[in-house]
Amino acid sequence: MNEKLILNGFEYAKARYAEMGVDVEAAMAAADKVPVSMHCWQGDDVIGFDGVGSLSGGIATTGNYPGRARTPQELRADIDKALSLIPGATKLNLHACYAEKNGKKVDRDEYTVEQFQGWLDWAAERKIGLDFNPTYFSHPMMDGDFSLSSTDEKKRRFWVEHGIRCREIALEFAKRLGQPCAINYWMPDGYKDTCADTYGPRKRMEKSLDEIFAPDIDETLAPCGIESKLFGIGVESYTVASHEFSLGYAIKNHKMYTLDSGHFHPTEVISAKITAVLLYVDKVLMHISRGIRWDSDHAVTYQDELQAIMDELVFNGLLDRAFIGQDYFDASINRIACWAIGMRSARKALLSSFLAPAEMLRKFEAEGDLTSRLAMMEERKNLPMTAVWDYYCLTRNVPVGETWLASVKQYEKDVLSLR
Ligand code: RNT
Ligand code: ZN
Repeated sequence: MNEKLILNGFEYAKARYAEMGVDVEAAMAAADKVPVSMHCWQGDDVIGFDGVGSLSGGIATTGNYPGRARTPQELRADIDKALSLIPGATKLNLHACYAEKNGKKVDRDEYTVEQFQGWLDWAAERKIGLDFNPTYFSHPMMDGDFSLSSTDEKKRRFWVEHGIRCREIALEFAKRLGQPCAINYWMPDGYKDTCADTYGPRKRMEKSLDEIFAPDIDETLAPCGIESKLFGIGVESYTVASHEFSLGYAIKNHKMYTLDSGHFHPTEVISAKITAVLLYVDKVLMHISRGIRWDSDHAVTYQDELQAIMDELVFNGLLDRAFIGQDYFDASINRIACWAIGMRSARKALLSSFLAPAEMLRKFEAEGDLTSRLAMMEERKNLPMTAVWDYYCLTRNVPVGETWLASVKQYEKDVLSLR
């Protein structure tokens, strides 16, 4: 990359944005600060280290690209590689199935921070925060696809205990790392086919969640979100934690609501839901993903819906009421490249939101000049955002433009291909 070219481009972009009343330096500084949580599970196809070794729960990773991380050491090395390509404040989102048991006989209902010491030390060393998830899948105590709403009391209790352990662990993460650790509760519970009792499982789910949230664990440090879903693979007809269930539970019990881009009907977008939901819950947790025709968990790319999500949060001043994370798993391409594409896209979209002439747009709207609003929304797309993005990457010491790809290819040759 020709540095002079980037600097020249930036000078032009800065002047052009100034004409729009936008301070480019302030926009870059703002984009830097917003934490985006990178999900560890993209690196190993959501297998983890403590389960049955294959994925269940109505989700699936397709593809067989070589180099899957098989150990915590490999996964952390791959995450390090990905992080070297991604600008801005990044967190790591861990699932409980990434526990390191080190030969100890301990199950998910008994985990403590001890099983996550390796991750905690890793995060502390890099000064990055952690987010956390109980793992209600890929485990012998699952009752088919049921967990917290199982009719088997022993299994239901096991999963309640798991849910409580995860709150305790998240609290330790938050204390040690000095930043909140958001916990996401996603349960795949549901039926493949039409069922006769839709109420019972939901009552059991509610009871289980009440039991999980009964202990007094500081939720400013370890806030909890409930993720809703339309359907899963093999769970097509009935999902216990549906949208109405999860949003209702979150509102009634002062929890966060988790919005996953892939969990709604294909023409529904989560960007349209944020300000409505935030009237009734204190915070949202975002799982940014990209569904293709269905909840396909494709890598996040730089497209309209991603921009709309970031615009909603930035234009409405709601960033402090959202935990932004990613959720996709693609094993058909280089897994580290997949992270880099998704995470770089999210940061780029954030930067673009801060660079947008939002004040001007909102002024036109308030004055009723909807012609100018639409015209300027289109012109916004033509502003030299990519010149700022290149400069931003350059000054944040991450690869500029496509140069990140060569570095991933090198890592593939040196590390992944030897696995
Ligand atoms: C599944 C949910 C859930 C999972 C992760 C692994 O549909 O989106 O968030 O993808 O917890
Ligand atoms: Zn999700």
